[in-house]
Amino acid sequence: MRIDQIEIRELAMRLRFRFETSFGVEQDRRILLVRVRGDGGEGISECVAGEFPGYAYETRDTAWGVIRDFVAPAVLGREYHTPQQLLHDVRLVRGHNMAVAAVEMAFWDLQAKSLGVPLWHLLGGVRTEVPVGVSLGIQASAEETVALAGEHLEQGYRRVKLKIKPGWDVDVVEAVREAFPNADLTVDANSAYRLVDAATMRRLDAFGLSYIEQPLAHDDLIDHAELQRQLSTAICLDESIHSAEDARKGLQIGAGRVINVKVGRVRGYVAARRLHDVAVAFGAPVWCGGMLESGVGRAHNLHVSTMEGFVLPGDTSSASRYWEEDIVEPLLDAVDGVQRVPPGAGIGVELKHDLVERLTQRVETYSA
Ligand code: OSB
Ligand code: MG
Repeated sequence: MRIDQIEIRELAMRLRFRFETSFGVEQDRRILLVRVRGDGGEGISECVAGEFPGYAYETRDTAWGVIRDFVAPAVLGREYHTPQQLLHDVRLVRGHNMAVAAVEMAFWDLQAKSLGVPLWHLLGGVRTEVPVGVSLGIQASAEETVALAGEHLEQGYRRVKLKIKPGWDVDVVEAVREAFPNADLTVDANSAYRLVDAATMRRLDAFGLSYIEQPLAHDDLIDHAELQRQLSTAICLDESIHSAEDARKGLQIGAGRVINVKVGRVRGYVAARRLHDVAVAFGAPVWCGGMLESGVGRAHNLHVSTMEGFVLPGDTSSASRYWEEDIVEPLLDAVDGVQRVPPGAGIGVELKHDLVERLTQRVETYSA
C-alpha cells in the first residue's frame, strides 16, 4: 500500500497520580499520536518519547522533528507490502527509535486493519489474555507504599514493581515483603546505581524479588554482567536494550536474565519480535514495559504481549488507574489481573474523536 499522509498530534493529559522515579516526577503528560494513512485506511500509534529526556534522550519534540524532517519525507508516496520495506527506507536515521517506531507501529495497525485482522495475528501471538502487573512510583513513606501495594494486590495485579533509588531501597522493599510474603515483587532503579553500590543490591537478594530492573547505567552492559555475577536475584534490562543485537550481547555476557520489551525503545515491532526470538533462544523470559501510555499505546502493548516469550506480567495495568477518561473505546481495564486483548481489527480500539479534539495542543499533517 502507498503511504499518502502522516499526521502527528500532541495531546495534554493528566495522570490520576504523581509518578516519581529515580529520574524525575511526572503527572502532566504530553501524548503524541501518529496516524499513517494509505489505501483509504488509517493506522495509529503512540510515540512513547517523554517530555523530559530522563529515561531516554528522545523527547516529544525530538520525535516530532525527526518524523517531520526525516521519517515522513522518506516514506511518503512510497508503496510498501511489509513493515520491513518501510524500515529499509529509514535505515540511515541513526537512533531516534521511538520516533521511527511510532510510524512503523502505525503502519502495522494500518496493515492489520486493511486485512481485517487483529494486529496480534500478524505478530504471531499465541494468547488473547494478558496477565498484568503494576509499577508503583516512589511514595512519601514506606507505610504508604505498603498500603498502595496492598490495594493493587487486592485488585488482582499479578506482580508489584517498586521504583527505587539510593536511600529508597532496602527499607521499603523489606516493609512491602514483610506485609506480602507471597507476592510477586520486583524493583526498578532506572539506572540510579553504580557498581560501587553492589553491596546494597546484594542486600535485596534477601527479599525473593523476581528481578531487579536496570540497576546500573542506561548505556551499560559490562557492569551489569559483573553485578549479575554477584547477585542471586535476576537482573532485568530495560534502558540498555535498543535492539535484538543488544539483547543478544546482554544475554551472552550475562548482563541480565530477563528483558523488559518496549516496542518504542527498540524501533518497532520488527525489532521487538526479533528481540523476543533472541530471548526465547536464550531461555530468557521477557515482558512488556509501559511508558504511562494512553489507550492507543496501551492497546499496542497488549498486542505485543501476545507473543509466546512474554511469560511475565507486563506494566500494562488498567487504563482507569491512569486516566479520569481515556481516549479510546473499549476501555482497557484488567479484570482480576488480566487484560483481554481488544478483538477488533488492528489494535482493536477506536478513538473518542471529540475528546481527542478537546485535548489536542497541536497537530500537523504531511502529505505525499
Ligand atoms: O522504567 O519502566 C520504566 C514509566 C516511564 C518511564 C520508564 C518506566 C516507567 C514505568 C511505568 O515503570 C510503567 C507504566 O505503568 O506505564
Ligand atoms: Mg524500567
